[in-house]
Amino acid sequence: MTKLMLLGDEAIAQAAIDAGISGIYAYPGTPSTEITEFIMNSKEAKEGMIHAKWSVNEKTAMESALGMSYAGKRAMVCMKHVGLNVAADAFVNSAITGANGGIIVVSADDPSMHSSQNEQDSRFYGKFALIPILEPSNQQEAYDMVLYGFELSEKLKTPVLLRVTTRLAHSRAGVLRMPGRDQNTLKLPDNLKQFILLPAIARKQYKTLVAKQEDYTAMSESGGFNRLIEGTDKTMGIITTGIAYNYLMENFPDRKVSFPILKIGQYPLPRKLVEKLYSECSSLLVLEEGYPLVEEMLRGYLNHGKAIHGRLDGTVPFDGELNPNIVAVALGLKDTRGRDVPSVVVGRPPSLCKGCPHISSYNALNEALETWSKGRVFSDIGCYTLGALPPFNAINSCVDMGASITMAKGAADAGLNPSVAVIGDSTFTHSGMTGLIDCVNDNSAVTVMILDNSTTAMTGGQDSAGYGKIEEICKGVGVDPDHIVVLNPLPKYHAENIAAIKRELGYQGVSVIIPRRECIQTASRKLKAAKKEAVE
Ligand SMILES: Cc1ncc(C[n+]2csc(CCOP(=O)(O)OP(=O)(O)O)c2C)c(N)n1
Ligand code: SF4
Repeated sequence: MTKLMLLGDEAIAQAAIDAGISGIYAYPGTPSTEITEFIMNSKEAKEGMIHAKWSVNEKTAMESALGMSYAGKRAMVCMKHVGLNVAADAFVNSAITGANGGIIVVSADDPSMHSSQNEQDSRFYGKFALIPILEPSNQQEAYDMVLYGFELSEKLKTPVLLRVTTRLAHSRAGVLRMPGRDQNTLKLPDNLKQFILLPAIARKQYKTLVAKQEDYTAMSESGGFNRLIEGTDKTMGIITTGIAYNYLMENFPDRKVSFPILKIGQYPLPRKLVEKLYSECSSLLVLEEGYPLVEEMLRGYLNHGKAIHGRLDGTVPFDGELNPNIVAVALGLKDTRGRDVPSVVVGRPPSLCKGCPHISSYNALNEALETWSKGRVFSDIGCYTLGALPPFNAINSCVDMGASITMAKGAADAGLNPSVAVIGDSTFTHSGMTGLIDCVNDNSAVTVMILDNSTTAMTGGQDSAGYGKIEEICKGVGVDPDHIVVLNPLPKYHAENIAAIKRELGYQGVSVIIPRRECIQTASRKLKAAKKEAVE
C-alpha cells in the first residue's frame, strides 16, 4: 500500500482507476474537472486503455456511462452540480434500469457559489431517484467510498451517487492507496430487457426499486460510513454529514467531544442509528453542508416534541457553505473567526485577460448596437460572461448553459428586434445547437454570435467538441450559408467587424456570426510546450 498526497478530486480519480473502471465520462465544471483530468493524464489509465475523453455535455456523459454499465464494465460519470440538471433525465431513469457493471455518478456541489450560478444540493437528486448516496468527510473517505461504491453498485445492481463539495474536492491530504483490481470483462445483462423502459417493464422495475430501499437502508446501517460516536453529555446529540464532521472536529483539537455524534456518510439515512441518537438525547443539532436535507427528514419522522436545531430554525445560516466558525457558534462555543480580509484583497472582480479575443468581439458588438436601445443581448456561461462587467456592460442575461439562443428567440418572438445571443463554442455544442434549430424552424429574427476561441476556456482550456466544425454544424441545422459570417476579433479589424455585425442585425431571419481567435492562455501554453519540446 502506498500513501499519496491527493486532492479530493484526485483521490476519487485514483480510486476509480484502482477499482477497475473501463471509462470515465464527463463534461468539465468546477469543482469536478480535476477528476477526469487526472485520469486523462494517468499512465496507468492509458496502459489500461481506460476511455477518458470529454463528452459534449453531462447528459451524453451519463448515457455513455450507462451503456458501458450495460456492457458489464465499470464506469464513472463526473460533473458539477448544475450538470446533474442537464443529466437528470438519464440519471433518474438509470435508477429504474439499474446497473449491470458498476456505475458511480460524481456530482461536485459548490455551496456559497464560488464559481456557479446556484448552490443546489445533489443529495436531493439521489434521494429523488431513490439510489444510494455516498458523501465523504475527507480525502481518504473519498478514495474508500469509490472502491466501496462500485462494489455496492454491482451488488445492489444500482447506480450510486457520490456527492462532494468544493472544499473537499480542492484540498489535499494523505491518502492510503489499495492494490488495484482488474477491469470487468464484457458481459451483457442476464435480462436483456432490463434497460427497456417501456411502461410495462418500467412499472415492474420501479416496484423492484422501491422494494430495494430496505436493502439500501440496511447497507447504510452496516456499511461502515455511518457511525454513532458515544458521548457523555446527552443534552444534545449532533448529526454531521460529509465534511461537516471535519468542521465539528476542528473545534475540538483534542478530538474529545462530550456530545454523542452520528457521523453520516451514506444514504438512505440509517434510520435505526438516527432513532437511537434521538431517543438518548434531549435535543439534536444537525450540521450538514448544503440544504437541510437530513434536518427536514428528521422533522418528518421524529416529530415527538424534542428540539431539532439546524438550518431550518436559524441555528445555522440557511444559505452558504459551513466552516468551523459557524459550527462553533451553533455549538455555543467561542466565535473563532479570524481577522477580516484586508481591503486590498477584497472587491477585485474577475476580468477578461489582456488580449482576450472576447474583448474585441464585445467592443465591436457594443458599437454595432449603438443605434438601438440597450438590453437586447442574451449571453451564456463562459469567460465571455465577464462581458456583464465594466467596461463592457455588454450583456443582459446569463441563466444556464444554452439559454442565450433560446432566450433571444423568445424575446424575438415577443417583438424585440434586433435580438442577440452570445455563446461560446463549447457551450454551443453543449446545449446551444438545439435552440438554434428552434430558431431555424421558426425563422426567428435572431443574431447569434458564437465566440469561438477554440477551447473551453473558463474551466481551464479543455478540448471543445465543435472544434473545426462550427460553420458546418450551423449549415447542417439549416442556417442560410449567406448569413454565417466568420470574423477575426482583432482590434485592427474593428471597423469591418462592426459593419458585418450591423448587416446581420438588420437581417430578419437567423444569422450566425462567428468571431474566431484562439484564447491567448491556451495559445501561450501550446507555444511554451512546443518550445520545450524543441529544446528537448
Ligand atoms: C451545466 C453546466 N455544466 C458545466 C458548467 C461549467 N462551465 C461553465 S462555462 C463552461 C464552458 C465555457 O466554454 P465556452 O462556452 O467555449 O466559453 P469560453 O469560456 O471558452 O469563453 C463550462 C464547462 C456549467 N456552468 N454548467
Ligand atoms: S482564459 Fe482565454 S477566453 Fe478566458 S479571458 Fe483569458 S484569454 Fe479570454
